[in-house]
Amino acid sequence: MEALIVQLGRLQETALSELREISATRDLAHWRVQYLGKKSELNALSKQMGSLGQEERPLFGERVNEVRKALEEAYAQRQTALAAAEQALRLAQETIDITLPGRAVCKGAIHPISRVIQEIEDIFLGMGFSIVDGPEVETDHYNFELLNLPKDHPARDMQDTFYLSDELLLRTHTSPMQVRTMERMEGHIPIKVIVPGRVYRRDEDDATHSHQFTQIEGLVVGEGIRMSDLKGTLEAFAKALFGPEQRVRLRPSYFPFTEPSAEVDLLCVHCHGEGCRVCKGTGWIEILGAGMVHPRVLDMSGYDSNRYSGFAFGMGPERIAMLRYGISDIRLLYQNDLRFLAQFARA
Ligand code: 2NL
Repeated sequence: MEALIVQLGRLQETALSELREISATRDLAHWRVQYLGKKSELNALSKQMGSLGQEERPLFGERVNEVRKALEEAYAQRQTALAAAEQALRLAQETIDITLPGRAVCKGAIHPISRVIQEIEDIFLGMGFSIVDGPEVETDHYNFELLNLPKDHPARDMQDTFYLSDELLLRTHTSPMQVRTMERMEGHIPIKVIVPGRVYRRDEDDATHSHQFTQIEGLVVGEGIRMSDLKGTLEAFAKALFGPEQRVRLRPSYFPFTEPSAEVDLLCVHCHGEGCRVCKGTGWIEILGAGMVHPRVLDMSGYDSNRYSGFAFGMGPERIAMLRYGISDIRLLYQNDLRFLAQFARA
């Protein structure tokens, strides 16, 4: 019994002194297994109880419990102290220097062409139009044939384009999508759509021409649609886009897919009709092409031209952006030069 008590005392001393040496919480677990675990010396000693006499047992048992309690308490204390110290160290090390200047956010800008397209879309949405878009690779059939431009038509020269095969090409206008809309509507009315999108033509690039540009075309088909509806719609559009003082002027023109056809002028956005450099002294600037949908185009798309009529128009967002923002060279719109584009970031 004496020897066991001495052993217990030594065990407690060794365990506590080793615990004091431990300086990190991650090393505590090992100590705990060694001195308080199932295979610990303490456990082994307590099993020796059986070899003691009746009257010695309670005394020894009490002593074992004392030691266990002392070790457990010391462990818990050490654990708390070390965890607190580690936390304090982490807090001290992980502080961020809030005096560092923040990283500047690069503010993007909507491209002027997109901006003009969005504005025009909003205006026509407000007049009850829908917006549709479709493929840039089209068939000769939709791009030309159904728009009254048969294979040998001289007007094809003006739109001589990028062919992928005899039948496939990059569309030269967004009109094929309007034809597709008429087909999809299967003779139902009314049709009121605008079609924004990229188009392609074989052209020499210069300050006012590009082989790739964007177009917004509109189409209205119904019963009793007249030229006055066309003019009224475009006048409302012009006022919404350029202000209530705007007026439109129609001049006779020719497109294969409209009859009659017209060029549509707006009061010069620069001099408001006085005559200046921008409008070459006329007070007017051409902004749209338009007309009554050619009866043959209606018939080919399933709308009996004896019963239905419609108007259509087309415009170039580039030209409108150039007038609005005073851009002198169309190529600036395609070069993605940040010095140019950054000017369109909102303040
Ligand atoms: C312009 C002229 C125009 C059309 C486009 C059209 C479409 C169908 C039927 C009839 Cl499906 N016409 N589109 C009509 C007249 C003019 O565009 O100067 N565009 C930039």
